[in-house]
Amino acid sequence: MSTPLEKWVNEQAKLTKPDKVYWCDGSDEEARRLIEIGIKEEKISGNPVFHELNQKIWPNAYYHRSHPTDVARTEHLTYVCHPDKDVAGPNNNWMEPSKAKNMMTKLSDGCMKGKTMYVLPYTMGHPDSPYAKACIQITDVSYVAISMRIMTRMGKKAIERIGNSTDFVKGFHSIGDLDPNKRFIMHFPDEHLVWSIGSGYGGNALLGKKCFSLRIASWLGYQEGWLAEHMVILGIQDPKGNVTYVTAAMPSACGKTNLAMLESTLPGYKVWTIGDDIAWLNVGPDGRLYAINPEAGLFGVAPGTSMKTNPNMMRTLKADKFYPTLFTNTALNTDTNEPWWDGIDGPVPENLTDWQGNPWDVSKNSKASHPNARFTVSVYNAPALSKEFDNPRGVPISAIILGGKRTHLIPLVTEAFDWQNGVFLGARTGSETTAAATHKEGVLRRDPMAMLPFCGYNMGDYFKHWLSIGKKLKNPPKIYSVNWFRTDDNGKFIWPGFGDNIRVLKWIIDRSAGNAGAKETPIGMVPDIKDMALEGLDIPKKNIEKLFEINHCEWKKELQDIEKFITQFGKHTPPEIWQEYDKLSKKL
Ligand code: GTP
Ligand code: SPV
Ligand code: MN
Repeated sequence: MSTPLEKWVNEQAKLTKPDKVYWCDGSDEEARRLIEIGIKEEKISGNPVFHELNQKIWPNAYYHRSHPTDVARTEHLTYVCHPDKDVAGPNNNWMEPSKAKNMMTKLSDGCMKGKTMYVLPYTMGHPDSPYAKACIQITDVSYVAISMRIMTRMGKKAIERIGNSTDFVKGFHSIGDLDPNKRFIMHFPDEHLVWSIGSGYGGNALLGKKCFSLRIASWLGYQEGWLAEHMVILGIQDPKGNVTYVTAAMPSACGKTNLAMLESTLPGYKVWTIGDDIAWLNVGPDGRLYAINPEAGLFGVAPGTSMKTNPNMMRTLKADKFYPTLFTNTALNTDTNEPWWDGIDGPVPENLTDWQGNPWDVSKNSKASHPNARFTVSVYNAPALSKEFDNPRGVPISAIILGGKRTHLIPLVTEAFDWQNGVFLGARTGSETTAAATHKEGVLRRDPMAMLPFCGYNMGDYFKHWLSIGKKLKNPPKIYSVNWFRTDDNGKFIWPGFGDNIRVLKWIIDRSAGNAGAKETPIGMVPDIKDMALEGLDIPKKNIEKLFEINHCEWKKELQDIEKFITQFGKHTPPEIWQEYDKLSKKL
């Protein structure tokens, strides 16, 4: 008698017709074998899946190039298929589920012919956590199998947790023929199913990440009373040794990984890493908010990472611990066989092979590494990994930070007046688009709680859900907005960012403990310059003032854009959001 899990896998094999079906056990030995296959046998568009990098300088590191049309999440090809379009909301592409299934069945018929179907059993969250979820993914690419092994907890424990039950999350992935016209990332929230075809890249293919842990999980959280958020989790240790845990939401490529790995420039402070992308937030038995990181790896942006900006990440990437580490779409130093990207330490090497595999020509003004080039590395390699990382209960959260990338208007840091005002602060957050998804870069869009591309249901209902979570909390965490990206008259970032962001975190944890000053403004509480630890920074006074300024005239324009955005959700928007909108509007 086969279990429901085996039955589902067999059905997918019948449809996709692979040569072989292979169940992964998540071991080191297996990873070595799959990488060997990816180097010697398996090909994508004629190219080997993996290339071995210089093992002396980059231990356990391998290189992968994805197809040039397949280098970022494709939001326009991503659908959330609730039976009712209104449940998906204007924030999602929608297709009627049976229509979507028919289309995907046709596209998937025989799609794994001549290939191996890898079966990946994994849990999101520690297998002993009450908040963890057991999942299965199938894929026909060894790169995806290896990436999932780094990013999740893969192995027998997941199969044991599923047992004979039908309660498991299903992920179907095939790279298909990479034709962008036949590329779809389909979500069926009520069936806990993600069906993705035609892409081998990141969030389109590693289905435990954005697809399950945010889009499907946010829907589960809405029904079950918890939150799945696009947030980092970190512990901030003060000079007395006390550790305060906070979460921070920021849109893709806006600084989460860097914040999670921060190396403090303030003496006596230290940041402990728990997660860099996703947090699941539950109301604990004591009425406090607890966060777990469902992932076990870091899928981070390579460009901009260096010993100067993010030394902890450079150490993580060179650690000789968990096997293996992957680099995708960076450039290659042709002479030394090392990965290379913009912003890495040292001079630009003489001979580079670009991310598409061609000799790089400086004069052509093209990028040697793709702006969304990434590394995939185990969080267990991180030197500042929190000892609480594997705590099944998670960590209690004292403050929630909601950020965005804004070159104008938004102050360095703002504290919401209360939870309801904080939910509005999140709802009104905008951010300038980045290379993490395929769209024009640098365009301002509203991105509430950094969840616009990831909320698996109507965003109006999502705001309602946030409000209801606040009511369940005994002492709700304070809510903050941050913006590292304000520019001066010459278009240069004013705030040094990175390790100096500890100065903002210090103000936040001091405020949460009731130990720091602030002044009231229409948009929230903002530090006075004297309230912030700014010693040792070399920023002209005029620019410092700009970091904390509230320009009423510009804010009135911002309000119009906010109103337009919130209006879309119609009757789904809770009245509390409009109350907060009216209050702000009056104050301005
Ligand atoms: P995703 O993995 O897409 O979710 O991105 P992320 O939010 O984790 O962003 P990440 O930390 O990888 O940073 C993205 C880019 O922003 C990198 O090029 C960083 O160098 C840059 N960045 C991060 N933090 C700061 C900061 O404090 N100031 C400035 N100016 N840039 C930053
Ligand atoms: C993001 O875009 O927010 C990422 C990368 O973290 S991906 O896995 O592609 O979603
Ligand atoms: Mn992300």
